[in-house]
Amino acid sequence: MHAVLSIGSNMDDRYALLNTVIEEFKDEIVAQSSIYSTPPWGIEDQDEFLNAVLVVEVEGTPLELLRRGQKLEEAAERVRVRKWGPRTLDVDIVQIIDNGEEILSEDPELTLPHPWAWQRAFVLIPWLEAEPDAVLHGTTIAEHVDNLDPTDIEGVTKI
Ligand code: A4P
Ligand code: MG
Repeated sequence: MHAVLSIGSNMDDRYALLNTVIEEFKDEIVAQSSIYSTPPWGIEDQDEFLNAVLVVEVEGTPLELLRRGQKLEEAAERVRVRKWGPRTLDVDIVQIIDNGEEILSEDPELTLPHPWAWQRAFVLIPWLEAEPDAVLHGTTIAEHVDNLDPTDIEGVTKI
């Protein structure tokens, strides 16, 4: 199963927290973006995030992959204060392709592709770097990036 993971942190030791995800998937990562500093999206009065995209080839089911991400979030002692609010670690599954077929799901526990990915610079820009030929909702990632508000793109900086 081919999966695109978006990882983010805006609390505590953000690098170390992102690294826990890289460590967990180290033998399964097939492509990886740089780490980006990104302005908060959704709720703006919170600290800057670090974000990255990992592309992995994993065994098991989509829900098993979700659980692996959630375990890392728990290990980061993530407290869910409010939706879109500050977090020590967030592991989102952006897209899964299994045997060449994209998995589509409206299940609230695991919605695929991730509902806001197409309009989020902090997902699209790292994803474009990691997987330049990727397609989301029938449109290339490069085209989705072109459709973003230029001010959204500007804030996303490689570090
Ligand atoms: N869930 C459903 N689909 C998925 C999926 N594809 N991947 C469910 C992962 N989880 C998925 O998520 C709530 C529920 O979503 C989970 O129980 C899971 O089963 P959560 O992570 O606990 O809650 P949340 O993160 O507060 O809400 P939400 O809506 O998932 O927020 P997002 O979409 O994760 O956005 N700005 C910047 N710059 N960088 C960021 O990383 N992140 C967010 C959070 C907001 N603003 C940001 C960033
Ligand atoms: Mg999330």
